Formats: sequence, C-alpha cells, structure tokens
Amino acid sequence: MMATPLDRDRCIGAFLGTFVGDALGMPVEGWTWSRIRRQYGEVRHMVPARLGAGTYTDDTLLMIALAESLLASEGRVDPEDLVRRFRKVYDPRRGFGAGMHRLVRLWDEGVPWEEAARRLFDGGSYGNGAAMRVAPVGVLFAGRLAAAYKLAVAQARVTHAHPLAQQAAGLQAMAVALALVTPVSTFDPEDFVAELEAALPASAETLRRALMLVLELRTYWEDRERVVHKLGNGAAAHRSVPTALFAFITFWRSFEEALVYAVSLGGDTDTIAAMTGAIAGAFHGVRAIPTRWWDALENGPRGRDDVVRLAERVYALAQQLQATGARG
Ligand code: RVK
Ligand code: MG
Ligand code: MG
Repeated sequence: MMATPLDRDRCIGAFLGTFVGDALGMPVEGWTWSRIRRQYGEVRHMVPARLGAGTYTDDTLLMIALAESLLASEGRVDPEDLVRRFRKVYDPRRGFGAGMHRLVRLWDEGVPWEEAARRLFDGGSYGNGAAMRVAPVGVLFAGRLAAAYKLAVAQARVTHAHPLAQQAAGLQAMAVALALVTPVSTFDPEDFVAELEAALPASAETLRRALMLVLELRTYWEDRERVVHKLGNGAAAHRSVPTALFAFITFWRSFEEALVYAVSLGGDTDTIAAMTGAIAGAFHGVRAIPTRWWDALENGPRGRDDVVRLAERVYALAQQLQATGARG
C-alpha cells in the first residue's frame, strides 16, 4: 500500500499532459527533426494545424475511451466494452493509425476482438497506440507498478496482439504510476529508471536494453540524430515509449522543456509528446502546464474541460480502490 496520499493535481496532470502533448506535436507528426528545426526552430506554441491549433488526435480520444471504460467497469478491463467505446470515438479525421482503421472494419464485420487484433500486420500490431492512451491506468494504480503493468497489458491486448506493444504499454503505465508518487525535491533520474527496470518482467528484454540507453544518452540529448537512431521516434511502441521517457528524465525539472524536446525529435511527435506529457504531468501536476498551451486547447465535446472532469472521476475511483484494499 502506498504511503503518500494520491495527489489530485498530479492525477489530472497525467490526463491533460497527454492532451497537451498530443496537441503540441500533432502539426509536425511525421516530420524529421531537421525539418522541424528549419521550419519552426522550436515548437513552443500551438501552431496552426488542419483542425486548428490546439486540437487533439486519436491519442487523446482513445485515452478518453479507455478512462470511460475503466470507470464503467470499476477499474477492470472489459474487452467488449472497450471495443464499443473505441469504436464510438473513432473519427477518421483525427489521425488514427492504420491498424485502427483496419480494426474498426473487422469489428463492424463482427470479427471477435481477439481474432481481429491478431489479424493486423504479422502477429499483431506493435504500434504505440496501446501505450499512448494509458495514463488512466497509471492514475488508478499510482505507486503500484506491478498492478499498473498488469492492467496496461490487459487493455493493450484488445487492439495490440504483439507482445512488444503490450510490454511498452505496461512500461508507460508504470512510468505514470511512479511519477505520480515521486517527490520532485529528491528526484533522481537513475533511481526512477532503475525502479521501472526492476518492475519489468524478465521477458521484456528489448525494453530493458532501451532503458539502459535512456540513461546513457542523457549527456547526448542535443545530438538528435543519435538519440533518434538509438531510441527511435516512429510509431513502433518499443521505439517510442523509451524515447518519451528519455525526454522526461532529461528535462525532469520542467514540464514545458520536456514536451518541447519530445516534439523536437520529430517522427511520431504527437504520440511521443503525449506520452512524455503523461509522465511529466503526473510528476509536476496540471498547474505546470503553461497557460498559453492550456488556453489554446480545444474545448468542445471531449475537449479540455471534459477531460478535466473525466480525470477527476478516475481520481475518485483511484482513491476508492486504494481505500478498499485494492486489487492487483
Ligand atoms: C497515425 C510491421 C508494424 C507492426 C508489425 C507499424 C497515430 C505500422 C497515432 C503501423 C500514433 C504503425 C499511432 C502503427 C498509433 C505496427 N509489423 N509494422 N507487426 N505493428 N507496425 O497502425 O494505433 O498516428 O507501420 O497499429 O498502434 O498518433 O501503421 O497503430 O502515432 O506501426 O497512429 O501501428 O498507432 P498501428 P497504433
Ligand atoms: Mg495521434
Ligand atoms: Mg502519433
């Protein structure tokens, strides 16, 4: 059982950190780091985008769907319910991954979720879609890494049959769960990574190697070519979750700098920044989000204020799970 009480501001930070990272990175998704540098220098503002500055994509929508499902199932994963809610938020204008377009067709044809997930690519998707949406899991199991890992894998299986996608979702959930209970005043990046590593199952070899690189590369953060080459910046989960963690631990002192750096690496910028944002938001709390970013966030249906309300409900459930002795 956790010693520290759950911090409401930090729990909301994990949700809004995902949202703000998604919105900040979205306009340059798929660009190389050098193109971003040439065109913008740094992405420090919500720049114009197809659906407007500050708009969200699939990363935020799927996080919302996952949170709503976890609330409805009182903190458990109900695959059928998840499929229904993922289907409901699916909107082709919001930049969903190729796997998701395919899954929606298969679900609509009545193919059971387990079979549909296996049919994607070769042996299921190892995309980062299961990791980018996982902040609510970290909140539900703040400070309890093994339980966070288990729930993250369970929700990942519904869309991502490949073990790498599931393990990376587990790692991302643990990073959020750990950040939520880690004091800022005594933060030590090496301890943080060591705790995550210790909680990873033995089978997660690829991610364990990446965690070592995360620590080694800290002094080379300015060499973006090298960071991208070693850690990755694409949509593969094992080549983007460690990268998001790298941005957090290298710039752990500042929510803003961590996100600006995450975007500056190029590639899957909305998703890497969303994952960095989830961890940094859990660590610094929602008040660390720069006002100019907060004010620019889309605020209609499933927008900023809706996500704050949703985060508050997940926070309340997390407190309840803690008080009742907590499964997992
Ligand atoms: C568009 C080979 C594989 C693979 C496998 C590659 C949104 C594919 C969000 C695939 C995120 C991509 C992202 C992403 C979320 C996966 N063999 N290649 N077994 N498994 N890939 O399509 O929801 O941006 O190139 O399942 O996980 O902002 O298209 O989607 O950036 O990884 O999509 O995997 O991705 P998907 P997802
Ligand atoms: Mg996206
Ligand atoms: Mg993306």
